[in-house]
This record gives sequence, structure tokens and C-alpha cells, in this order.
Amino acid sequence: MVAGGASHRKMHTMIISSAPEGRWNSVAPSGAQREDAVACRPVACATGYRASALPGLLKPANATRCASNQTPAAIAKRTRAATVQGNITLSHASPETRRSSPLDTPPRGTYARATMKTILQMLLGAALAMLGCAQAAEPVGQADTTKWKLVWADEFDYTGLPDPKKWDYEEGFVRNNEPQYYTRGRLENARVENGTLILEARKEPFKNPRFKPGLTKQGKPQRESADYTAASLITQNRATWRYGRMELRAKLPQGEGTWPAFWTLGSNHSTGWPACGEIDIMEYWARKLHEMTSTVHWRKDGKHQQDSGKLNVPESLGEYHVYALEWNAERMDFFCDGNKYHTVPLAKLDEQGDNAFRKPHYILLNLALESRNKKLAATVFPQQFVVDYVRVYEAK
Ligand SMILES: [Ca+2]
Repeated sequence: MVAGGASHRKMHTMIISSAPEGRWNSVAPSGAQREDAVACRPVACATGYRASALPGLLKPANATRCASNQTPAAIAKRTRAATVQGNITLSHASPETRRSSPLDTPPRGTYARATMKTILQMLLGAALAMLGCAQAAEPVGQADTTKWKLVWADEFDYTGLPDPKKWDYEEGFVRNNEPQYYTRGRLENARVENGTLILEARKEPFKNPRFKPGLTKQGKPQRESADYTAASLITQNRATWRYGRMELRAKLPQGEGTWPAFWTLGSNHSTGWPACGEIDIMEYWARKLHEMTSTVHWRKDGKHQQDSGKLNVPESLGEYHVYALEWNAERMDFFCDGNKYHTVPLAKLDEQGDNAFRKPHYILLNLALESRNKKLAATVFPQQFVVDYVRVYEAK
């Protein structure tokens, strides 16, 4: 089936790799340990994104998005203008009417009825246009609210820093030897405006405030400064969920080397990664402009395993799309614009009687940069990951 009115070519591939167990890097270590965590996941790690929509929560900004520019405000403005014009007609009549003989004067009330008819027609037209606009503005792939109950959301309908009651930050050089420094509470890198969250990667010198000469992390020296800044938001210590539907509506950056993601990690960090479990609901490398990926990472027999699905999306991923995970005790299903392209059964993820995906996870929303992409240097910055909303549902 089709999302967004166009068919998505399904390119589901399943990858089961058996790589040496990765060192801790997917889960941000706490405190100073977070800094300069240069260990990488053994394979390029995916971060998943999911998104859904709730018609009742459509923001005016969304509701007014219409291909024909039939915004309610514009319609109301035109309707008001038409009404005024109608009144003028009623008051002054047309030149032809004024030239007519009093004997030719239409029966009393004709002008009023004609004008009222015109106004009613205009109002009806405006109402139909608004209805059509609302239908056109309905994002494809939103949650079926007959099946799902909204339990948590950030619609980003405020201004300034992300809501601290919902989001915390990863800070520093967190994983994969990525070039960006994740900042905390810095509007340049994470801000809410115009109904959206903007995660912005910037090319700028940034001094590492935690740098101490001689201090190493896992045997590697700290970095004294970064050439790039960005942000990573997490719901850790704010909210976690086991099962449900996690949904994201977002525009992805298109600059080579950018790597936005919407994903989860098991909140039990004591097990390390990948034993804690990772669900990459949406992960995107902009070097592949039409391919988005979802991946599950887990530990099996002491080794890292992963299962990925890929979807080729003909439309630009720089425009809004809806990414979603539906997760229950049986399986995880991954969607883009309502198109299910990847499924992972939970039974496959059992590890010696344990299963990281039957336990709570928290959400991460970040804009990373690739460490080994040589074309990154030519990318024009800033680059933005624009998020309309994040919603979490429980099954009804
Ligand atoms: Ca929004």
C-alpha cells in the first residue's frame, strides 16, 4: 500500500550479523564517563524513528498546510472581502440599475436575496475549501486512534528550549567517535519554534568544557575541542515505555554526512550495550537520500546481533514523513507513512531466558554526523532535523 499517495518500493533486507560484542557506546555513560566515549558500536549503528499522528492534535500550522494555499485565514479573509463587496452592491446597486426607470426596478428584496445568495454561496464554498484543506493536511501514516491511546507527546507548540519535563540531553562526545559535540540547553542546537523542534548541526569551533590535559577515556585521549556542534535529546529519567506505538513526524537533513535518528535504548544500563537492547525506529544517512532504515540491536550468546529493514522512499525525505514503531509482546513492526516494511519477532531476541525488549526503553532523538565521511567537509551548514511531533501510544 502506499503512503503519501505514491508507492514505496519495498526493499526489506534482513541482516543478522555476528560481530564481536561491542564496547559500551550506544548508551551514554553517566557523568564524566560520557565524555569522549570514543568506542564504537561494532557496526554502523542504526537509530530508529517512528512517528504517528493524531488527527485531534493537528496543529493549526498543520491544518493550514494546503497545496492550493486554501488556508483558513486566507479563506476567511476572502470571505470577509466578498461580504463587504456584496454589501456595497446592495447599497449602491449597479450603474445599469441606477439608469433604469423606476418602473424597471426589481421587486423589493431582490437585491437583498441575490446578495444573501451570493454570500451563502461564498460561505459554502469557503466551508468546502476548508474541509478539503483539512483533508489534504492530514499526514499519512498517523496512528489509528481506534486501536491506540495517546499517553505521551510533545507537539512542540511552544517557543524556546525543549520542554525540560519531557527531555534531557546527552552531552559531549558520546559515541562512535562522531565529530559533533552534543550541547546542553543551547538554542543554537536545539530549539522549539513555529510548532517544530529544530535540532541543528553547526560547523563552528567549540571548546570542550570537560577537557583535562592527560585525561583519557578508554585508553584514548580526550578531544580538546570540536569542529561541529549538535544536540541529542533523550527521555531518560523522564519517561520510559514497554510496548506501544512510538511515532515521529519530521523532515530529515539532506547534507552529506548528516545522520539523524529516532530510536530507543533499554533503560537498564547496568547490562551494557547491546544487552540493554536498541530499537532504531528511523535512522537516516543523508548520503543515501532516498533510503531510510530501522534496526534492532541485541545480544545473543554473548555477541552483538542486529536485524535491519530498509525502505526506498521515492519522495524527498527532506519533506515531512511519518515514522512509526508498533511494539507488543509478539513483535516489532516498523512503518514509514503507514507502509510496514520491517518486522522483528520478539522471540528471536531472547537471550538465555532474558529479553531486553520485554523491558522499558526510553526515546532518543538526535542529529549526529558521520565520523568517516570525507564529503562532510564540503557540506553546507547549518543542517536541520525538523520535528513536527513525537507521540507515544498504548494499545487500547
Ligand atoms: Ca508540531
